[in-house]
Amino acid sequence: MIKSCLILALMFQCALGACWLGWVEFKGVCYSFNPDYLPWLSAQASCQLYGARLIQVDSQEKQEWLEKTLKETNLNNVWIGGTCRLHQSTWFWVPSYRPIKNYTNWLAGQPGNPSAEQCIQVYSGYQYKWNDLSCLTALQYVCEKIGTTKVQS
Ligand SMILES: [Ca+2]
Repeated sequence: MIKSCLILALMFQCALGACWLGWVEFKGVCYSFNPDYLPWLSAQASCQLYGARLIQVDSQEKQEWLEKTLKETNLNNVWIGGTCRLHQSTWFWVPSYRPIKNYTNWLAGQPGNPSAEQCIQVYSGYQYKWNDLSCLTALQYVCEKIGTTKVQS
């Protein structure tokens, strides 16, 4: 069943030259808003199954689009692709390990506990600002497809 869905999805993508069914497009990149709850590592692995990664929120424009689309999809508490698991004082986007520095959207007082909270949550209860949280917490998550881009990410 899963295999035939994947093949169908690939056919649709080839036919339309756009995103897979169930994925949404923003600036030439495809995203999937996933309602199931997973720890951060499992969420990242789930994205990788589709040649994707957890979303990298590297601009105010992308943050605003994320907020809007989370409201539209009724997801309110998601993992994004930032972590400090490798080095507690430095936050990276995974899997590129690009340091998170040009744009951030931390909640006031966050990141607050990098030894115990090493993954980034975006939560409606915090006005969609970023909070570091234990990576073991199960949250919904947003995948970003790598390789379908018209725009370099
Ligand atoms: Ca925190």
